[in-house]
Amino acid sequence: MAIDYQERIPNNVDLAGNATLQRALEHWQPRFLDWWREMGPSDFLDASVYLRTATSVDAKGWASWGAVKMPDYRWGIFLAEPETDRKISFGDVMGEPTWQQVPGEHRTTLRRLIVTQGDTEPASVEQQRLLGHSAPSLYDLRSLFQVNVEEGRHLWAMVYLLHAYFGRDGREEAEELLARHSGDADRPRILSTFNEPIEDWLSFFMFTYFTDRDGKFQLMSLAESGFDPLARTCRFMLMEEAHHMMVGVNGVARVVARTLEAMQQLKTEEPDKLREAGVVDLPTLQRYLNFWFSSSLDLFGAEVSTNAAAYFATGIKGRPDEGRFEEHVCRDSALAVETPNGVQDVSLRNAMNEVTRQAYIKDCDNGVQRWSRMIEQAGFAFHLRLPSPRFHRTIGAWAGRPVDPAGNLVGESQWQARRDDWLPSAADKAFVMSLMRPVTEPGKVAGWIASPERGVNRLPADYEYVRLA
Ligand code: BYC
Repeated sequence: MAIDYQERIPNNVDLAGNATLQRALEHWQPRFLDWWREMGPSDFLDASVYLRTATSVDAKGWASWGAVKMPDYRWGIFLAEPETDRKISFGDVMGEPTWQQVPGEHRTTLRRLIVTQGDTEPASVEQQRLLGHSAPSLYDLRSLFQVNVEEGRHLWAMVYLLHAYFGRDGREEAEELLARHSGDADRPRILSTFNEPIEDWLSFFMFTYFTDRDGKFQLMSLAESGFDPLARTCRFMLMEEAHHMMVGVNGVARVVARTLEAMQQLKTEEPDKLREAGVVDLPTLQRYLNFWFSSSLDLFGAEVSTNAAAYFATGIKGRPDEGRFEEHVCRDSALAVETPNGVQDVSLRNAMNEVTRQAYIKDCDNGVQRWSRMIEQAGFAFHLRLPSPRFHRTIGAWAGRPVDPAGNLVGESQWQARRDDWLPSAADKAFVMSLMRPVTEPGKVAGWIASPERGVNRLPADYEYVRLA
């Protein structure tokens, strides 16, 4: 069904055909807009931003582009087209028809997963709300706002499911999604990483590279769900998610490129000299990478999880790209999982979080290798690397263990003594913050990051992507 932009809430779910649901969502809409004004990008309500908006849900030509003031962005409800006769493709219910309504016995679990997914979306907008004041270029400012409005739309996607399928509890949960706030002492966001501050653009690029990639893997798992409306919602969200990770991979690559340029000009790898020259030295970049990667690993949950086993067995949440696996019931197989007490054979269903985390780690490594190749090609011996998955964990078997980035258990006192070599120190953060000065002239870019290789939607790089009010 085509997207109807004449409606107050653009949608392809025939909202007009369900007056009760439409009224409920129209009631939530002004609350969302209030939240956007209070907790969304600070001070840019009147800026005109060159944004893409979804116009259809197929893979080709699904977006239109144009200058929009963000509060006027057309947030809506878009589900991928249904597949005829879709069957559940894994677990004990494999081969059974997918559910068009929520089965009573799965109501609580599905609601919790949808709420957890939904909670991350506004959380990330809140985390990034001050970044507009220090954007290194108008190109980057536009990217930030594009990511923000799409995270807002992902919130809409989950709120639609809550309203349409979970009755009064769903409506209450939708209110709560606007009431919890990132980093709030009393009402924090649900998952750990989404309460971490993102105060500088290096963190933003690391977040979009590592944390949005968790989004990709979680959405891929939920896109396999037996609950068909959730699967269809996630399939469409994945198309938007790809852009967010691109912002991350290119953003970090541009930081690396600029640093390498300075290293070559000054013929030095000395962090202090490079900092004096106003670029981010590579060891600092590695520490930011260590932080955001390890924090994002926590988002996959514990290595051994009865929750994950139950999601899989009951057809609620599969593995990313379930179709690529040979066996989909996984009742009798096991996975060797490393714990501080040695390697344990864990029933595969209980180890589903670990299966997904391992696929994620492999995917993360691609970009890191790309950045490392840039360094090598510039003639320097420094390697950026993913730290061991045991390092700096707060969830799962390795939580709280003093492990170095190579994965060795070290004593607590050594960990404390070396902490600032491995994770951003207060001085690193202060230095990176000192670079964060806004550049608002079209085509100009801050001194700590290279220019983008090309503009957006075939426009030149010096296009005025954001017209500030
Ligand atoms: N922080 O059995 P376990 C995205 C909780 S990102 C705090 O291992 P399970 C995005 C867990 O909830 C993708 N708590 O957990 C990216 C459970 O609590 P309850 C977001 C944590 O259920 C960038 C307890 O610990 N989507 O889209 O197997 C920008 C026991 O743990 C954490 C999803 O996450 C943590 N890190 O797996 C914008 C998908 N980890 O329930 C957006 C939906 C675990 O016992 N969520 N806990 O009170 C899920 O599938 C699962 O909830 C998890 C956890 C994979 C997160």
